[in-house]
Amino acid sequence: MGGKIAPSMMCADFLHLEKDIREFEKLNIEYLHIDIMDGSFVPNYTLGTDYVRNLKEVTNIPLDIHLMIERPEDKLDWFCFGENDYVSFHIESTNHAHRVISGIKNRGAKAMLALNPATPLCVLEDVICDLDAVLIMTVNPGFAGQKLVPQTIEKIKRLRKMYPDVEIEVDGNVSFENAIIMRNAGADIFVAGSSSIFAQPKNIDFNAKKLRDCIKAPL
Ligand code: S6P
Ligand code: MG
Repeated sequence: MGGKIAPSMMCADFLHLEKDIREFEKLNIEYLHIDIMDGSFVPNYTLGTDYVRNLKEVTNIPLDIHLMIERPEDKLDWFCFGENDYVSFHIESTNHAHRVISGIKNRGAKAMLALNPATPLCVLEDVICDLDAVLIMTVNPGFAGQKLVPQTIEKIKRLRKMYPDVEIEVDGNVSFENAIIMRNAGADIFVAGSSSIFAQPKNIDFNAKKLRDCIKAPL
């Protein structure tokens, strides 16, 4: 089976949101990636609680909620998510990673831990058994349209070797060219933003098919 695609909804055109979602459904897009920022853990604000609830009401595509917020353990009830959805959080955002993981799972969703480019893989050692996936940030979180941090490619390879069965998501400058390299390094879920599915001139159908082709199973 090939890699999975998670369009980064902060890159979507808000004036044509429903049209894009119907297109994603037709294209069997696996997840909708939703960036939640609090202006403190990362220097930006993006999507929020009402946005998540509205998406849940209009589509059955599972959500991939990326929490870039302080103390996520106190805020899980603010968000609407459940079975088949992923929720990721950053290790630096909490003193109680295990509590956040349990909180996500107790609400029926799958738990993913996000690692910034400078965060070492060794932080996974005592939580990997409770995680469903690991998110390797291939840029520093906060903004779309950044350039790949090159050493993250080796990091994906090391993670794949350390934990052959864990699902690996990559987020940041997942261009068509980088997606091929990330796939070969061992990535499974590809956050598709301004570098691929929403690349200009806008043609979601063409871009999604091109990205699919880049992330088919390595030979
Ligand atoms: C960044 C955020 C990401 C971006 C995505 C954008 O903090 O977590 O999900 O939205 O990386 O994609 P691109 O192709 O513009 O880098
Ligand atoms: Mg993200």
